[in-house]
Amino acid sequence: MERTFVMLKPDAVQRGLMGQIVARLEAKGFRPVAMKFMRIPRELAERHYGEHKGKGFFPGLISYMTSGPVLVMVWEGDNIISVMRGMMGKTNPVEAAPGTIRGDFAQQTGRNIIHGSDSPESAKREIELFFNDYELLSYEACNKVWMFEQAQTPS
Ligand code: IDP
Ligand code: MG
Repeated sequence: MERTFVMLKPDAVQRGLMGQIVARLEAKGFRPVAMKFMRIPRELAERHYGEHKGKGFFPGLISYMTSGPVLVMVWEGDNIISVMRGMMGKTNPVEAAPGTIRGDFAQQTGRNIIHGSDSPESAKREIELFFNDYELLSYEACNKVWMFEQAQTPS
């Protein structure tokens, strides 16, 4: 089972969209592994978005990401990294399809409400950046036989 790092950005929190977005992931059958409501220190925001350092939008991105609390999460599911990117929609909400999170709830790239890891390497790096091992919880999901063909059906 694959894991990904998801962050509801400060605008999602301020606009009261956390519940609706979490509800979409739950309804899909993805399983929460960790969640933390926090204010990101500037240094952590700069490390998280290190690949964009030097780009014109970087200073604005860092002030956006540190402007208020965010909800950082780890979720687990079948091929969740790419499926989650699809559920989020394109980076620019103008191009994000209706039915996606950015397509339904956002209008501009600089206020696109959600982050999700784009590869297994990014997921590992981002999970380690925001969470300690003991914050990642393992537990039995009661619905797994109804979600996964490989899990044994009760007889
Ligand atoms: P992603 O979030 O879909 O992976 P990236 O290209 O990795 O997209 O960019 C990271 C974040 O930086 C975006 O989600 C967005 O918040 C911000 N960003 C990217 N490009 C721009 C831009 O041209 N203007 C303003 N913000 C941008
Ligand atoms: Mg990215």
